[in-house]
Amino acid sequence: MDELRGKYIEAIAGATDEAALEELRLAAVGKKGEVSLKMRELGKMSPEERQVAGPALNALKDEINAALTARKAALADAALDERLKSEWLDVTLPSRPRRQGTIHPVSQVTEEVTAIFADMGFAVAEGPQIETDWYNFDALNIPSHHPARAEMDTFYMARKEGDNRPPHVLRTHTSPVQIRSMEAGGAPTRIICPGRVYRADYDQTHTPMFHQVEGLAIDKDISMANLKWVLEEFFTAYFGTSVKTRFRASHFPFTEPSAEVDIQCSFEGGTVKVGEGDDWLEVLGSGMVHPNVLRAGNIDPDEWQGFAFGMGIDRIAMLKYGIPDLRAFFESDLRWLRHYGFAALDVPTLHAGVSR
Ligand code: 2NM
Repeated sequence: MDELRGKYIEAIAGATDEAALEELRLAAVGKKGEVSLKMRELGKMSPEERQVAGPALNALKDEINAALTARKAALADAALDERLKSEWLDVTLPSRPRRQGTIHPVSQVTEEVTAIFADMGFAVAEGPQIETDWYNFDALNIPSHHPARAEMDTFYMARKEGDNRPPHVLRTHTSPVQIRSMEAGGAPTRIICPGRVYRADYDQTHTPMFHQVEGLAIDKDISMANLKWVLEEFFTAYFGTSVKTRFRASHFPFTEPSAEVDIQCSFEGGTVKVGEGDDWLEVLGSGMVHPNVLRAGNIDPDEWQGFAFGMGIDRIAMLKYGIPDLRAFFESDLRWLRHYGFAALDVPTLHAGVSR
């Protein structure tokens, strides 16, 4: 027994991994291990011998098991010490810089415009970008034969073979949102509708998708005078300087009378400056909503009237922030976005200012 003890205790102390320990465990105290076999021999012994050998074998088994457990723990400790020596962290290192995105000028200007009109009591309305031809055209007093339909460079959605209903269109303006909003909310109302619009046109100053904001105010006694005040208030807040407007008689199917609106500017040294000089820049279309359009929105034109206007968000963004090329807006060039983009948490409000 002393021989067994000497052999296994020494071997366990010299084992260098868990697999070796397991082999030793099986060889010593496993079912067919040497100690276990010795225990089986107890039955052949005389009671006197057994009384001595039994407890001694049990003690040996316990001793070997304890040595195995201790060696296993020692090996695990040593392995952990090794890892701790090689795997360490310098928690005082500066963190990796996080890449920050920027707010696109179109988003920025949409927020600015929204803040200014919200202050004058206008709510924001949104609607689908794929429209029926009813909402995009007929409801806006543009019947099928009307030349304005052809002039709009409309994108038509595909129809299945044999389906002869008029195709849906990508909205060419945000006016359909205003029809939907009249239907849903009735009069009086004050809303602006910012959003994407689509026209098949591509050159220096046109992209097939661009952004518009339209406004609509309906009440019992709304007039062009209210329109002029609202627009001058808007441009003055937007450009951060007093801006004169000039109304020129015009024509749109959805308004009567209609006016194009210019803002005061100067052209000097190839740059446009808004709110100074005696030149004019056309930025907006407007008018009193046509009775047919009010009727299309389920509003009685004998009881209600209102003004409406529309302008290009991309265009007024270029003017305010000195961005020369419209097409760059939609190229997703990171250098451009970092140069013309805005800080993500710097939200425009009237009290903090809408200019950057
Ligand atoms: C413009 C010019 C003039 C306009 C009209 C309407 C509606 F739906 F209320 F009738 N919304 N926007 C309008 C009027 C838009 O854009 C150049």
